Amino acid sequence: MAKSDPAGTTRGRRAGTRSARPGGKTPVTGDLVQLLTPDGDRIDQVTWHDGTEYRVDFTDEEYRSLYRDLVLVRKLDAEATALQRQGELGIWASLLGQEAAQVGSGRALRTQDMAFPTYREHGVLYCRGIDPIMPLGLFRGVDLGGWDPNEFKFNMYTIVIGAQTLHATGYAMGVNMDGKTGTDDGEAVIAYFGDGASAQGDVNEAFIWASVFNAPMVFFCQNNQYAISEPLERQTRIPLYQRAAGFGFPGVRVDGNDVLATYAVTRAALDNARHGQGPTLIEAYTYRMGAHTTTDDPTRYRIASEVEAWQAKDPIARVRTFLTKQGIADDAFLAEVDEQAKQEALRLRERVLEMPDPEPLTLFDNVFPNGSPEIDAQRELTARYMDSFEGSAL
Ligand SMILES: Cc1ncc(C[n+]2csc(CCOP(=O)(O)OP(=O)(O)O)c2C)c(N)n1
Repeated sequence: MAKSDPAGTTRGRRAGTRSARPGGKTPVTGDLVQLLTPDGDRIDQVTWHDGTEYRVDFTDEEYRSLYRDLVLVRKLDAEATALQRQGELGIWASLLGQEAAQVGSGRALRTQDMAFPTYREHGVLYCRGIDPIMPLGLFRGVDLGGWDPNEFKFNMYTIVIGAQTLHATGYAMGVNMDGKTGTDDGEAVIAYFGDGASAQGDVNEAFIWASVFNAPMVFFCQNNQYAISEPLERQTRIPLYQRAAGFGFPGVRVDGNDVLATYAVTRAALDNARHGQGPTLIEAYTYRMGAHTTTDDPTRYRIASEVEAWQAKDPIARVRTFLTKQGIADDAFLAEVDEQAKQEALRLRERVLEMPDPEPLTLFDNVFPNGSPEIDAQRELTARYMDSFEGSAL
């Protein structure tokens, strides 16, 4: 785990501040942007080292709907983990603990913005309006994900660590070439990746290309402290956000367990990108509360007290505390959200169990947009091979 623990600080905290209507002094942050403390207290506004001021100004209804999204994505994720444990999915990469980083950044995207995820961004996928069943088909092995990246502005999941940052940067350079930046409705591109990926050549190459071509990019690193069993100190000797300076663009660290700060920082970086001001690196400081994937046993490389310390900074509990303390939500609302989450999880389960196995020959579809003689030959060979079992006991 990291030697320091910036997400645990209450620096700049103004206890009891009613933030839904911001105002008042601007605390200057030390090493991370935080607008909602683990105790559920609001900080009105924060100024980052470079002078950028961050704040949010949500209505009570918007606060409630942020909370609803956080609860829903956690519940759906837990259902997917359970399905894998029962043999219904091949594998699952849980987002547990990273809900705020994903819902905050996902909500900050404007309709025209394009996102390039890893394999864990189920919360962002949800915010993009994609049916949450889609990634389960992928992890069940019955389809390739199923959503149309162009329709939802959310690319396919990428398992190859860091590769999507290059894809995103190429896409963002294309946005520039198409003249789609420089206005309020310009396009921005966000690439998600992890702390482990930050050590990949691809990611560092993407930083250089995005920088020198002033691409409208936001590099969103969820620093969840581990790359499978490798802790952060095996990836870097400096805070990850500081790497951006060496590439010539701004870097900012946000409390990734704070949905409000994550929203504010991501929205500002995207807006800068769409207005032609080039890339930003966001380091969302968070924690993977579960296993890396369902094939991993995290008790082999981290101690329980560390997990407990992060549970005290739970991204959902602090929103719930804030909402109740400020009278924005009552028990009836919280119970209603829990019930909705339960019902949606149940429905998700039913739909997964109903998913048909794919026709084996569809494996050859969509390899090339216009087909290819080699693929056609392979399809025919496979069909003949399958036909050879006709009538056999198998
Ligand atoms: C190029 C490549 N190398 C190795 C792997 C195996 N692998 C899968 S996940 C992972 C760790 C990724 O850690 P991080 O970037 O921190 O993301 P996280 O899974 O924690 O969200 C590795 C090494 C891979 N998928 N791709």
